Amino acid sequence: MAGEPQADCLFCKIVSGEVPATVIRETDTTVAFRDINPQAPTHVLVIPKVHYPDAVSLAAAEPRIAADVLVETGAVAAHEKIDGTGYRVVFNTGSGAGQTVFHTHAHVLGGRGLNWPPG
Ligand code: D5M
Repeated sequence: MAGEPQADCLFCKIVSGEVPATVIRETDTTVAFRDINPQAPTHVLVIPKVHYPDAVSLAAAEPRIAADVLVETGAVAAHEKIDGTGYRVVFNTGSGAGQTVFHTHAHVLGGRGLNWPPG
């Protein structure tokens, strides 16, 4: 069923605790944990607990949870004290854009100057 955990999904396993992660925040609907390959001093991933492959499919099916993910990126920024200087929220969508894990995740990046456009 849509949104159900997928046996072969790494981030579903982080939600269930089967795969360990450095979790910094958790809500009823989301988990925020440090990226294993950080691209900035702060690099945190915010994921919904439900499984949808990307942000758009999540928003179409579960708009409240999509909003929870976005709100949570701000809570992470405040937690990491990068909300004052600015930070970037990225949803890589599709393999051509660099998406490698097909469970919705927002990258929250900050703690250094960030160039635009990204590579
Ligand atoms: O981003 C997927 C991100 O997920 C990428 O930045 C590495 C990160 N990653 C992969 N495995 C783990 C574990 N086990 N813990 C924490 N972070 C992880 P994408 O946008 O799909 O390229």
